Amino acid sequence: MSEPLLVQVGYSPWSLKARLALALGGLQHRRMEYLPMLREPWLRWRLRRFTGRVTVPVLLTDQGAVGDSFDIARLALAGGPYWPEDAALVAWNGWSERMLELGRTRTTRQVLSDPDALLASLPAALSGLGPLSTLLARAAARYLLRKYGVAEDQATLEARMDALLDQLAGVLADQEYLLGRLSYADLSAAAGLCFVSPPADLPISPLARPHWTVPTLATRYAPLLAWRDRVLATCAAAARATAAGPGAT
Ligand SMILES: N[C@@H](CCC(=O)N[C@@H](CS)C(=O)NCC(=O)O)C(=O)O
Repeated sequence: MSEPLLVQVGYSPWSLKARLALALGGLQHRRMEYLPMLREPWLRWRLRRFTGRVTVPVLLTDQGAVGDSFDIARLALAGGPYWPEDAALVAWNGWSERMLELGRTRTTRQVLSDPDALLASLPAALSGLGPLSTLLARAAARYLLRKYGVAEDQATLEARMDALLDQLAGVLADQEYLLGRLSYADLSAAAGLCFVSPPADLPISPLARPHWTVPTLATRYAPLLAWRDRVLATCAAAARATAAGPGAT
């Protein structure tokens, strides 16, 4: 049996969710970086899905492809302590999806209006091709907006993100974990904050990073961002313990 292959975009919050779950579940895997738009024909061929939307992350296993970060997380974690009950996890993942959907549109529009950030968002292999790189970067951003764009203006998107953040802050006001102890609900919600202000180690160019941040929300919800960083650190420590095996200290 070969190791599963995670097809992912390194800087994408959805891929982050899959990586966190795979690490926490101790599921060994290889990774392949996906190029939005350019690699879509390859992905469709691998998935044998020639119509409809295809997205990454996708986990390619000997038993077939698992094509959504939530299903990848379920594969990695179900039956263990971080996957207590499906319904609550579905609900918090829905919260995370709504946040990310709004943030993706806001950030992609911002990057599209900043030529330096746009170019810096291209993978290294494609960024040294002069005007062709600029064309490619612009086409990729427009492709993402056509595929996933939300219609509202930037102020409305931020207001909707604010309302979702308020909901999360309310639940976390008197508890550290959404379901009482660390679970995929926390990982999913933590990744959902990436377009409010991205985690320090998400591989985003310094030129694009400001567009991933909503200054008013990052200030108002600074305690949520601190919570997110604690959750990611706890998750990393738990993943290290899982990797070290039973009995390791
Ligand atoms: N519900 C899906 C959403 C995944 C998603 O939106 N992926 C985007 C962001 S990485 C994507 O595939 N973008 C590249 C493309 O569409 O070509 C999941 O959680 O996996």
